[in-house]
Amino acid sequence: MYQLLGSPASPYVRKVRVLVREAGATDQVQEVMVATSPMASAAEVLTVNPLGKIPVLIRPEGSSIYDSRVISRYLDQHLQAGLYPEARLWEVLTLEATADAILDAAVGLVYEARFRPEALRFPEWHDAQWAKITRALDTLEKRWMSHLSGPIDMGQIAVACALSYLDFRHDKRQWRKVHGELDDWHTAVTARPAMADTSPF
Ligand SMILES: N[C@@H](CCC(=O)N[C@@H](CS)C(=O)NCC(=O)O)C(=O)O
Repeated sequence: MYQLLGSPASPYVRKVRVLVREAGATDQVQEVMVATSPMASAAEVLTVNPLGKIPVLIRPEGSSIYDSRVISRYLDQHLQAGLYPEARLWEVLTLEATADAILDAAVGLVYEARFRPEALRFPEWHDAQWAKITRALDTLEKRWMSHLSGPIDMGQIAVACALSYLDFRHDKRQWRKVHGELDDWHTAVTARPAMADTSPF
């Protein structure tokens, strides 16, 4: 049995939880929910990941691996999920990296609002982070719609989780207003049972 340390609100954890469901392997992965933050790492996370971040996967013999991209690749291989098809591997990895970079900016903005004292905040930095997200969404629509509409893979799962996180934590920014094609795609992909079962809402 694998143990996955995570939290229902974490989009990085969600990517792995979706993979497990798409692989039909929920009976092989026990999900252990923890509360951790950059300012107060959970003790049970620190013992298996010095960075204090989730997700962490504890393998059956006791050793741990992180982060979400490493865990996804590992589980894909061990559960034979087929979510990194060889024929389009570099596209899947680039899409996954794009989604994770959207998350890095989006999660960073949330942490800043939550933890940084008001007087130390820097609006130009926020704008620059949001500009990264906007450029990534523009590129997804311009270059990636045909890939996104193909058979499900880990790149698609990562993008779906990233867009859902924008809805969850940055709904005021209304990304859907100017990204209609992505909006339609996201509505369809979130109807998949694996996505519906892991929704943070
Ligand atoms: N690159 C990492 C990012 C993981 C991450 O930042 N997770 C957040 C939860 S959404 C976390 O653990 N934050 C606690 C911290 O930053 O110490 C991954 O893909 O797993």
